[in-house]
Amino acid sequence: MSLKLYFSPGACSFVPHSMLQLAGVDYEPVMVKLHKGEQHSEAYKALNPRGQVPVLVDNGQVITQILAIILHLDQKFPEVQFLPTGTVARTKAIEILAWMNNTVHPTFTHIFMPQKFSDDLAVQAALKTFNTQTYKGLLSELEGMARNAQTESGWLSGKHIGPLDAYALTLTRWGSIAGIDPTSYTALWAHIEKVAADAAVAKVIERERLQLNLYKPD
Ligand SMILES: N[C@@H](CCC(=O)N[C@@H](CS)C(=O)NCC(=O)O)C(=O)O
Repeated sequence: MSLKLYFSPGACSFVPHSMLQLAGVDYEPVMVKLHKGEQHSEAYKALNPRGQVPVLVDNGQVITQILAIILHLDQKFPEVQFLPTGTVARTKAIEILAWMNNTVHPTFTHIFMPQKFSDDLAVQAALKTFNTQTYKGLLSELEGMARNAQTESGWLSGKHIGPLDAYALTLTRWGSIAGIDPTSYTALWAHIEKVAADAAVAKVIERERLQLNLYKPD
């Protein structure tokens, strides 16, 4: 079995990176330095023409898109139970993953990379301001989910720590980059600290050299 994950420190690739580490399997992590533009290199574009991480290469099969990679790893390592096994519970978990991926994640992209959406500097500044407010509301939704998890299984992904928990950590950390104090979301922050304390996730945090909270008060 050969598994290779192309990741960038602190990017959304943290989710499959954590899953591979949680699965306890052999894999090769390959770092792509997005800030240096390595995703635009000819070699990387040959792998993923969209120039994005994550990319999982499983026995030569190239898989892109977080959701596809998560579902692939869930099916490949069923013993880990990354997602709930009951039909409805699994569907509801995928519903949240889809929301994280198609709503929360791109809202942050509007804050972090507004140049992707307009080349007008004034529009870029407006996009940042507007989407930062939107992001606060989305973190409040995550806060509600974390609060429910406290009284239920303890994890957003079901009975075990999994991709929803790793994605929540990434999105909350991104909020701190956007100037939002993550500790003001008390249940979410407590959850993130619990996720970060997991030995496998801690290993990924160490490899990616991540600081969980980058919020700097004015
Ligand atoms: N829809 C893609 C989004 C992936 C994505 O946004 N990746 C970002 C990092 S979080 C990236 O590689 N950005 C580099 C760039 O756009 O230049 C997925 O779900 O995998």
